[in-house]
Amino acid sequence: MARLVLVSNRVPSPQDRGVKSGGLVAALSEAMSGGLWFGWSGQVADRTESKAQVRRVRGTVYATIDLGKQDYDDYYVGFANSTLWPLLHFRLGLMEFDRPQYEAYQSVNRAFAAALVPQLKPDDIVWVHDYHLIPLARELRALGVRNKIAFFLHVPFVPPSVFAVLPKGSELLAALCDYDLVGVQTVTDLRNLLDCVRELLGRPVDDLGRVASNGRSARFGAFPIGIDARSFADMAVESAGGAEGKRLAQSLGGRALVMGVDRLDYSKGLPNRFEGFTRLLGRWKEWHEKVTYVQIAARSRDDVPQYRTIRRELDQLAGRINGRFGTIDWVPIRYINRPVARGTLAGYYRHTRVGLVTPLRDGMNLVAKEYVAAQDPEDPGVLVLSRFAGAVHELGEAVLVNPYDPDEIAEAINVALRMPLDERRDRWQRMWRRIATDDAAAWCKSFLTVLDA
Ligand code: GDG
Repeated sequence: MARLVLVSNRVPSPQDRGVKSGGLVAALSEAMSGGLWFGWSGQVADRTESKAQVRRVRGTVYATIDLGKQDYDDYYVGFANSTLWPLLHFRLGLMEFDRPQYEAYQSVNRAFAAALVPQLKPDDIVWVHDYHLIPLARELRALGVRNKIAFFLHVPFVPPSVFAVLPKGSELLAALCDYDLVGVQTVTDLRNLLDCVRELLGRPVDDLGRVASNGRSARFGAFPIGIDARSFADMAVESAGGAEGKRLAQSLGGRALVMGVDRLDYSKGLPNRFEGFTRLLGRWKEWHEKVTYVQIAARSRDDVPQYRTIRRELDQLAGRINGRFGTIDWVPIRYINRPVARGTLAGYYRHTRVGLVTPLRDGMNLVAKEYVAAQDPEDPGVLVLSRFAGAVHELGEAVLVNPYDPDEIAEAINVALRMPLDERRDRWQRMWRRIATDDAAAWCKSFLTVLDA
């Protein structure tokens, strides 16, 4: 069997796996045994390294390079997270564009390619992840790499009218065509991306989603990412009855728990969600002192100015809501900015009556799937889900909301809190069956099978 070489902007440190890491690492761990994981170490140095540091841990080889400070600023904070991230989440007002940053994005991809090539064997399959590394196949091909190279985009893709605002956008579309296979999360993303290829790049796409490019053919497809639902469910059972699970349950004093778990990111719709909870309390007084909302939002991308702005906004909102509604022994919102261990989170979800997942836009949103997986089949909680999360394609039995409307969020929480047991079970079973079948392993397998074909 060919060896799998995974390339992502950030390579998780082997010690962090399962503790700090999120869904992607969990999803890929199984496929990675015996493979190579290549990318940025997470360390910033004087200059971007040209040679990878290689370590073998439990059968997986980790090859990483440090990024130079200027590259970190221009490639990572700059083009990746201040241009592509807002653009691909439909936030043109937050998008910045700066040519030197775009050039750094290209040159870091070139440096990744140069440091990766000495690690490659002729039969390796190279699987590149996410928006940081769109030009990587082109750079690898330029260095003579003949291996199969595939790409998966974890974030949404926008329609041509939006993508057209990105200067040099056609170069990135052309670079995508240098892969053998390009996967996106949903059929909507696929349609948007192929419309861009046709309309902005002027290349035809055949019925199988193939685009001819430099004598080869790139195939495009939708591969919705899954989670390891069964092991997450087991973890939730164990952890809900453990010390942290009990501590949470006791602290609630019988109140219903509403919970959100997100990276602190403006795409996750947190201010609207806080406002939605405020309107719930403003409109249905019977929930006063009966409901507690826990929001876990671990800080991320602190070096990007927009992330500091949203953090300040949420600090203020949480304070204002608690000041307005709180009583001597009831804090309406418990707002936590530190990451929580994955197992502990699973147990928390199981104690949660209403899981709030209301991003303004999200490629998939794994928290939605994890919340469903963690529920007690006999007495499941209710998922409130944004219509603009990729997960909505598979989790249509959630209570769906437009996350731009805080009143709709309030109504959805109210409906969820009152939902009868029969209806909760029925909705949950349908969602569970889907996520248990279309799990992380199935996702990997379907992607690699198409690549192999
Ligand atoms: C990108 C796309 C797509 C969160 N807080 C903690 C913690 N998490 C874990 C969650 C989940 C993961 O992080 C977050 O995944 P999401 O899918 O919700 O969101 P992004 O980070 O934006 O991921 C997204 C995903 O890639 C996969 O393709 O679904 O659309 O944006 O697993 O549980 N984990 C721990 N502590 C925390 O405090 N341990």
